[in-house]
Amino acid sequence: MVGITSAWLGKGFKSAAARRYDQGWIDRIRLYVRGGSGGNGLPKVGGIGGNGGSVIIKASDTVKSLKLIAQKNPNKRFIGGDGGHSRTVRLLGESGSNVEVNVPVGVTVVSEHGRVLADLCKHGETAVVAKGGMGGMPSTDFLGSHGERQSIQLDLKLIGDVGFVGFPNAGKSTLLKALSRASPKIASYPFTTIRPNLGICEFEDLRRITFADLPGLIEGAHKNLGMGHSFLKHVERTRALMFVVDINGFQLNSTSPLRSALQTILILNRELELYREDLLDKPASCVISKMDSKNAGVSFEKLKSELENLEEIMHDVVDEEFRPERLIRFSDVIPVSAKFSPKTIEFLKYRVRNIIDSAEDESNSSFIEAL
Ligand SMILES: Nc1nc2c(ncn2[C@@H]2O[C@H](COP(=O)(O)OP(=O)(O)OP(=O)(O)O)[C@@H](O)[C@H]2O)c(=O)[nH]1
Ligand SMILES: [Mg+2]
Repeated sequence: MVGITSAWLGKGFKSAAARRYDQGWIDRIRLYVRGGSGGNGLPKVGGIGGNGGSVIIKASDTVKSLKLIAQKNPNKRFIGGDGGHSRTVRLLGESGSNVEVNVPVGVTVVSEHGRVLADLCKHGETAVVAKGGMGGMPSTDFLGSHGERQSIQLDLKLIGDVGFVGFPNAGKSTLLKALSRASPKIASYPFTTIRPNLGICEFEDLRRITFADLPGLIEGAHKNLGMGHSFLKHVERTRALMFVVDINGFQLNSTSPLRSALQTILILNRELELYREDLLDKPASCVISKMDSKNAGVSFEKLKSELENLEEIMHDVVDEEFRPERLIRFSDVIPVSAKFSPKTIEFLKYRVRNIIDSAEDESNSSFIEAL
């Protein structure tokens, strides 16, 4: 049985890791936006003022992070152009210019009250976040009105086909490197990855599958321990999950408890459930890593049979606190050695492709049934 009271889950440890995360990558940013004011009309001759320009958020493939927006606009204020006043030489005032803020694809726009204003999932999608004021006309006594104003939050969620979920040091980044041309940082200490990485796996027939490598999760992540679990929002938009589990289990340091591979699977399951239960409905596979380790073959066979009887045995494996209420269903348990055996990775690639294709077929047929 395992308990949560271990010293290594302490607060000081968390803040160091979380600080690195905060400094390393902005995936959330707050902006002040205001539409331009409408120009005044000209009552004498019935002239109408120009409308103020709006502030528009636009998703673009060429923008990769929110960091650039903050760098280019340190005060994070975006204001539409004011509409022109009506003049005798130009009765209809000029419209103010719109301001476009280009953001990466996958950004959610949230109001200061937490309401989702838009989900920009495709290149070219736009959201008007502050409409310009109307130009002055008879019904407004020829006075131009103010533009809308608000504070908004941009939240970037990655979109990948498969999201890696695993304890630190499990070999997630090594797996990403083996599957794609990405070159993530790899090291023998936990929490090497502090921000998500995407890698694209290309097949001979040009089919592409995107993998998202995420920072490691630990027990208590839902209580913000370790790196917390806020980065799990990135797997909300992946089509499938891939648990990456070190066959040797996980131990943060010599004073912390050793979690077996089976325990890490249950703890990850529980952490996902506590974050967002519907993540468990995604197609999921389980990759058992570092199969080149000593006695890995024997451990793998044991683990596989334990996974088949998980419901019955889990009470003896983890404390109630870590016990999932609902078990995730893996379509496959796949042994790999990302570091030493390209053959195992080749097998994994084609398995993942099948898993994604059959999940797609299933959702297509239930869509057709629903029609
Ligand atoms: N023997 C062996 N070691 C591996 C294998 N895959 C990864 N490792 C080692 O395990 C350690 C951790 O690998 P990473 O890929 O950085 O692990 P990670 O899951 O991305 O770790 P975090 O980013 O900290 O969450 C490194 O020292 C790797 O060289 C493998 O197939 N066999
Ligand atoms: Mg990593």
